[in-house]
Amino acid sequence: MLEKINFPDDLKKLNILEKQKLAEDIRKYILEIVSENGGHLASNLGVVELTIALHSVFNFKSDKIVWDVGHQTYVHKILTGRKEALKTLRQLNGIAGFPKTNESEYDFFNTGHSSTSISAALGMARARDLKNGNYSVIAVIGDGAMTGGMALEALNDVGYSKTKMTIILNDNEMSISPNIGGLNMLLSKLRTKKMYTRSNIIMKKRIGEIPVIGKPIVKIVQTIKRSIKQLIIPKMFFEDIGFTYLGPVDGHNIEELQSILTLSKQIDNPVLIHVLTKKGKGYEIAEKNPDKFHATGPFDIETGKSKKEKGKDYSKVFGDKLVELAKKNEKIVAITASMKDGTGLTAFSKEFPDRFFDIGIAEQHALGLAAGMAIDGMIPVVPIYSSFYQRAYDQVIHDIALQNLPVIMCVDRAGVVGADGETHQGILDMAFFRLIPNLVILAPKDFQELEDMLAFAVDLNKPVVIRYPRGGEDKEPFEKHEKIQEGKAEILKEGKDVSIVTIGKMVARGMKFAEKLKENHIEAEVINVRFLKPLDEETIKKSIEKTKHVITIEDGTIINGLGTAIKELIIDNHMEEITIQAYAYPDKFIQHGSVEELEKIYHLDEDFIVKDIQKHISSEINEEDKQEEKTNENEDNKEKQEQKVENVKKSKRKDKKHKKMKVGEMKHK
Ligand SMILES: Cc1ncc(C[n+]2csc(CCOP(=O)(O)OP(=O)(O)O)c2C)c(N)n1
Repeated sequence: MLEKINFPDDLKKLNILEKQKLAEDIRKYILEIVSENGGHLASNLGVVELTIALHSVFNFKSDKIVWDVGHQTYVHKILTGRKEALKTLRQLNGIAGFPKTNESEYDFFNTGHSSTSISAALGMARARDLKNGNYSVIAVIGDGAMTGGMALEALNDVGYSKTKMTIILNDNEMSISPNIGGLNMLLSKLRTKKMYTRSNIIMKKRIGEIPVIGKPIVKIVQTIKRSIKQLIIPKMFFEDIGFTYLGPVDGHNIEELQSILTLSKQIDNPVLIHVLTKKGKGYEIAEKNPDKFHATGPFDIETGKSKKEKGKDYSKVFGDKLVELAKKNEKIVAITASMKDGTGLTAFSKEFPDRFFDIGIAEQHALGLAAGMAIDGMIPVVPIYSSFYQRAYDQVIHDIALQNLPVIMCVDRAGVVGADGETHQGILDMAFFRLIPNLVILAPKDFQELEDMLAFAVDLNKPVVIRYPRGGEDKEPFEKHEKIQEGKAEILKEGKDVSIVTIGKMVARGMKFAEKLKENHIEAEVINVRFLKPLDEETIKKSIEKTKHVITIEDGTIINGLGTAIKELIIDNHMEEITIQAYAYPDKFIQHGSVEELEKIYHLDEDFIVKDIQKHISSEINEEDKQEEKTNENEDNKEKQEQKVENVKKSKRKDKKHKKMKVGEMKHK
């Protein structure tokens, strides 16, 4: 069936049985691709029928759809002209793992971060109304994403506005891990309600079609239904805030889905359709382990086993160390915004269930909560991925830094993360955190340094940011680990020709570059700054005064990171004779691809940097040598000249004396 389908018009020609067959084919196809390329598996398997039904009922040449997070759009991509291209999923220059407006006219809004869809869809619906347009606008949002503040803010606005639009709540009872929170409690009550079936929808439609008295009857029926619902469910939350609530409906029954979607088209107010789906549907291994298969690397379809065995990574090192520290210090608490496993907090949650808080996909609340706990004596540790920390910027400034509260903000997945692309690259955190007064910002060079920094942060009693990358160490662990002291850098290698000033993951690379440079007779001094803030200006100044050349390497944006900090230091100290070369990511959004490919493209790879340094440093050293030679030559010439003058003077003096003598002699004579 899949062979026949390229665009939604092909789909519209199929009957229900054929669509069911298509759903099977799509599942197999997605499974094959994700098992090869990696990606978000379970969420996509869960929305196959829903996506088929949406493309059957709506016409997305004019209607619009916004997918929340957007990680569940593989089916949508298959049905909108990207079936073949999906084989390049998440690869450099291939199909993105999230919706991209520049990839297809069927993608109406870029997503990647959670809980944005309702705001965007309401914006589109309001724009439509202002332009007197006549098309449907739909937001598809998961029960996990619905816990995000932005989604709740938007619900509040939509319900009150009475704008015609449809929210599809894709409820699989899971965020990445099982979903939590009061909203989830409400949904679980709604889930137990009798499912909407086509027959009661048809009945509703038929009553509605009876002229004049029809509509009032629907109203009466609705009121009766509502009061019955109110009996079972204390408060019909969605209806009370202004929505027509339809559902729950079986999210794997294409026929029922099509009926309920068709019904929703006829309602002029905001509609919320509650769709029940199973995460991982159709692939038993994922159905049983939906969290593991939420996002996965390449794996074997038969066994579900990862093709690449996952080694120890920074998240795990962080999590294990936190358990160790928490055993000794009962003030330590951990907060996660729905990313317990990803951020390495699983062990902590088991060991200290009372000191562990999963608060939903709610990064802003996570930091606000941490501030409150810190002001009352706790030491909250909040690991969040770098790109999701963007959500909580004001909470870091207003609630934490301003009050100088001892919250430990662990920035996981810092730097380029690879296949998830633009929305997930963690290259902005150093730049945006560096602006904030009172923050102490660190980045470890290896696992042990992360452990040391965490222990240091627990004792510091200040707001601390510790950033570390996705995955493991870049090379063999370092042997040298000086004690962490606030604002103190460590010199890992001494040298006289150039200072390599670097931080975090890039320190290992800096050392490699230094070895390569040595082969070319360039002696590099390598400084692990450890603290982006406060920066160890003394150590850096001393080094660059000696070498006169500095290069900075960091896995963040070129703007306002380590490179900028060193440039400021040079200018503020009037060190005009110093040359600086800064290696970092450009002022751009970085696309998807492997980390290695992206590093190559953006010139952070060994090949490029070593050659580039050699080019600069060698030419500068040569230039200096020439200058020196010239100066020496000039000095030689000057000396010779002076010698000549001196000689002339001497001979003149001799002459004079001689003459005098002669005169004297004569006189004498
Ligand atoms: C702001 C933000 N925080 C965290 C994430 C990571 N994340 C991606 S999907 C997801 C769970 C989404 O759950 P749900 O909306 O229920 O969708 P499902 O995968 O269950 O279909 C999370 C936490 C994110 N994308 N954005």
